[in-house]
Amino acid sequence: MSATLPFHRPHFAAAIQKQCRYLNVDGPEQLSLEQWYQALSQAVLDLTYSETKPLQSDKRHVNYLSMEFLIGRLTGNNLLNLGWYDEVRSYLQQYQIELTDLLEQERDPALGNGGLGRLAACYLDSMAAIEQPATGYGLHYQYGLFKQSFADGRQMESGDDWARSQYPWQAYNHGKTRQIGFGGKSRQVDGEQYHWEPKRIIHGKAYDLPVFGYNNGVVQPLRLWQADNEQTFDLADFNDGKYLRAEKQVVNAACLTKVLYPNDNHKNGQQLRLMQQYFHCACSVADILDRHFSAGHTLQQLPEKQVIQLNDTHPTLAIPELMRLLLDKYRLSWDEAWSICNRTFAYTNHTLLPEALEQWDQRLFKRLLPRHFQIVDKINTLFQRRVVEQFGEDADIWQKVAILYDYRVRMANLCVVSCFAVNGVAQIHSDLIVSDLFPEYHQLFPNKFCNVTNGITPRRWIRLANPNLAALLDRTLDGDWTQNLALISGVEKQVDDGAFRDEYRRIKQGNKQLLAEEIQRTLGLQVNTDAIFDIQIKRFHEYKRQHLNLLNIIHSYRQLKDNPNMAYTPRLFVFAGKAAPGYYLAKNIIHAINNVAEVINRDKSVRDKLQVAFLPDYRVSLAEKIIPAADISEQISMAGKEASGTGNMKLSLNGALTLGTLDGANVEIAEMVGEENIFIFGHTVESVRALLKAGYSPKQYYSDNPSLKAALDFLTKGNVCRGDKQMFRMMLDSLLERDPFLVLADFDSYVSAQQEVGQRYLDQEAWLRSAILNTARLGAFSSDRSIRDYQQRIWLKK
Ligand code: DL6
Repeated sequence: MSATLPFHRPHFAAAIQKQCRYLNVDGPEQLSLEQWYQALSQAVLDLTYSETKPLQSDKRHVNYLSMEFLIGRLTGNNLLNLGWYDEVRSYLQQYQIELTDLLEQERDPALGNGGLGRLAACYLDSMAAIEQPATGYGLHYQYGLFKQSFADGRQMESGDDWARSQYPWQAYNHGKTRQIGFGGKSRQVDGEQYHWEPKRIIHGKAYDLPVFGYNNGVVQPLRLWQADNEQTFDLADFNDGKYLRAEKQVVNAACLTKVLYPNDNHKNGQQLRLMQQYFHCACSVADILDRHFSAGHTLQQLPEKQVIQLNDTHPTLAIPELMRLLLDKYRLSWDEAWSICNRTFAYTNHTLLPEALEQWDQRLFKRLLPRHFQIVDKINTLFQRRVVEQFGEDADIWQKVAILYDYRVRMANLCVVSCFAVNGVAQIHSDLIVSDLFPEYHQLFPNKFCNVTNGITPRRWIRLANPNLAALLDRTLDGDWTQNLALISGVEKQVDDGAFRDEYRRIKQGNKQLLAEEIQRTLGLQVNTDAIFDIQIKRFHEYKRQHLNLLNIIHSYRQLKDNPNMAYTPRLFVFAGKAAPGYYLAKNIIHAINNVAEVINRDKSVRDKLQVAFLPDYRVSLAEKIIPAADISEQISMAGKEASGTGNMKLSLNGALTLGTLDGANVEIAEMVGEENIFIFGHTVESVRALLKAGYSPKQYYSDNPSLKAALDFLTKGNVCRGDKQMFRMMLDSLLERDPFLVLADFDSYVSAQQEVGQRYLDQEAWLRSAILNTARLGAFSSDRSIRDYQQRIWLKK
């Protein structure tokens, strides 16, 4: 292990003084809170860039290519990983500044949609922590994921220009600018060698953000590419009087990385997105080769020294891009080039949903990337021979495994054919990849497939988000659990210890109080902190079934109205999450939740028993406030649809009991915590299959189940829909006509599980025990463990 970087107070004070000069103030006393945040972050960056060092290691370098890195606020996290948090806090006290207030000044760089992007951020943290040499490659979007607000219950979107006012953690890296071509023609030069003359060139500028290892003095880059034109105007065009056309080119180039596509497990397909993908891949591959050559290595050593991990199919174009360079620039034969690519790339699949498996229109692909299309075409042709050898001439099989089919380019198929490893992100998901998604590929390449269950970094998700729990763990456990989360199992010994239990309970109650204050500030809603805090925080998608949660809320409300004296354990339902702007059904669900919340929260007769809080603009910093306060973690996707989930891990580790289906990583969480410490309900993968096969009729459930019928009808009556019976038609039609994710079929089982939750919460001592055991038994879900699994199962393979 490398050494911690020491905190030297006089150096730190001098670095702050220097920032004061830049900010044009006489001294720290005059800094506003916002300026303090800027000055402090810049000072830390200055001090650490000269002191921290890249890893010297013989390990294969991991190049983690991801279109999304949902990094969250960096200042607090960086201080923590540097081991400077407490010193900086005490330094600030002389100026009567609270570090936590200062940290609230930072905007979340929302460079991702959800789980996939946040996972990438956790993995960078872990690779730095366990000293796995790595570089993260992503895009420097000018606008991160949109900001969400509500107007009359409806989701509203606005742009998030996150870096407009100076973002202190990024440094423009002059020497790394790349030139990336698009369009044009490819002509044969000689044999395998072609010459591509692109029609236009866009410049890729590198912005580096530091990723600090935990207490080990390591820093590695997250390199984000931004599109730009080097020359502001083409002078020839300008003199020709074509000024406007020249300027338009500049504007278009900058557009390329202007926005993050706001889709999560949802349709994509626009030309700009394909251009973003290629831009990302081409910049990154060029950079990887440069670094490889600068270290004195040869092309033949590429697979031994580098691995390129593709985070989903979004960076697939890195494969034909590397092939192109090897063939056309370095003049390798096809077989040599293919052998290098084949041993360098590995692919992580994050979804089984057909609509999220990327495909591109062949004509568009060919027009933008003519040379790459030729390469993909040849990979497809050669692969076809292999398929025929194995399966004979079988049109049905070819239809499933072809890379080019029906004028589409299928990115997942290109990945599986070209990569040496393919992994899913939870055991059940990896099993389904083999059995349902890629069974023929599994026959062809049985050794390619493996599982790496996702993980989360305990640095951010306990130490930073739940400092009081972290302090309790520090006092209780031997050794640093932050570096080795397996140690957290030591908590189990304390489960009957009165002092430990009191402290654990006090911490949870304190966190609930803090969340209550946040809800009061944001929504003006005063909530009952003795209620069960029942949390569903995630993207809105039909398969995640926030509407199932809603139907149970309506059901409970109706019961309480009909029978005001019934036994009911008070409950606060908390929602947070965004819907893709073009996903109208998901937006309709958000609208319905908000309107139901308004009706319930206004009704004095149920106050203190039932409340609903929908916090707008879900983001990493909001998750950090909600998660430590949770009693119940809602993980209620239809079985077989959630690849893994990572919110489930964060919530359970922080002492929430999962209420979930046997889906994604819930299955492994259930195995770890034990069935008495989790609430499992609903159809399983197998029973979903059987139900669909037998012919599923949601209308039947509606007519046979009066409670369900009443809950659905509630949405077309009275105040909830403000007299407009059509208001939630989209959601209701989907549920009643198709119900593709079996909401109605799981309603009864979910309602019963919710009743059991209410019952069990009455026994506070037993509940506390379960919460503690959730914390104690989740050690395996550290992203450090995931990275070690990647090392052993994938990166050590060549
Ligand atoms: O693996 C990270 C995360 C999983 O935890 C979620 O279960 C899964 O839905 C998500 N997948 C995607 C796929 N996106 N696209 N396109 O976000 O990955």
